[in-house]
Amino acid sequence: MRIDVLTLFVEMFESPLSYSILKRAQQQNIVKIVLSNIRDFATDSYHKVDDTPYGGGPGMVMMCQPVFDCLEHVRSQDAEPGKVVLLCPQGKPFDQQTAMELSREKRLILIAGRYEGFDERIREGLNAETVSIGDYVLSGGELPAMVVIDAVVRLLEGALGDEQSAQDESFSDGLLEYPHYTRPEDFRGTKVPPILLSGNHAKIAEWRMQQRLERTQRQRPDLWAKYLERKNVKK
Ligand code: 9D3
Repeated sequence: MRIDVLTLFVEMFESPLSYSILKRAQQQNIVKIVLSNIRDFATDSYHKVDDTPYGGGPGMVMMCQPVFDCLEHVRSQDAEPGKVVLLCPQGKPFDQQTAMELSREKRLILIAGRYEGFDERIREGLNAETVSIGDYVLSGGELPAMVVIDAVVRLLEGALGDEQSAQDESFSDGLLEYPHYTRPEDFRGTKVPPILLSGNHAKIAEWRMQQRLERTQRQRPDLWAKYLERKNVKK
């Protein structure tokens, strides 16, 4: 897969992309990530990329021209046109299902914005999908773009090595994971649940499932409702 990122802050991406799974996936040519600075495509002597909103109101709006020119420049570097994803607070909520869909693309072009938002003609003209990572206010689309990259790249064939299985327990059947423990058996007086030391694998599996059910019910009523619904439909 090739992932292009169009941003005003190329340097923000460099560290997160240079560790662990994302680093190795690039070294192994599982993914090629190309960062482009939208400001390089500004045409005036101030390198302006934003302007005041028509109709008035606070803040500035990302201009069409530098974004379109930047996109056309990166498009010309590869035969695959790519799916354009615009990170914005009004976008479709990003989830594991979206990550799996995006991981099947040959090329993604992520556009991270600053200021109040993008000129609407950017979304329309580029036929972009819009994605939000949740209902909280961030300072720009860069961290959301990194979240999307991380979630998508770890799903690519070969990206995980033996570190973990891509078939994540959490989300695959709609329940949260069971609690994990490692040595020591007693940490400052808090002991590992004795069942995990019993060697009885059937009992351990049963305990873990019970924990998953309890945790999901307690922490995620939204997932719990969906789980019950699915179970009842299947029967
Ligand atoms: C007061 C109106 N705000 C819109 C909800 C203005 C505004 C806030 C934050 C405009 C842009 C931003 C910057 N955020 C993003 O670009 C962004 C984002 C986010 O803030 N939260 C969750 N997902 C995303 S994806 C892009």
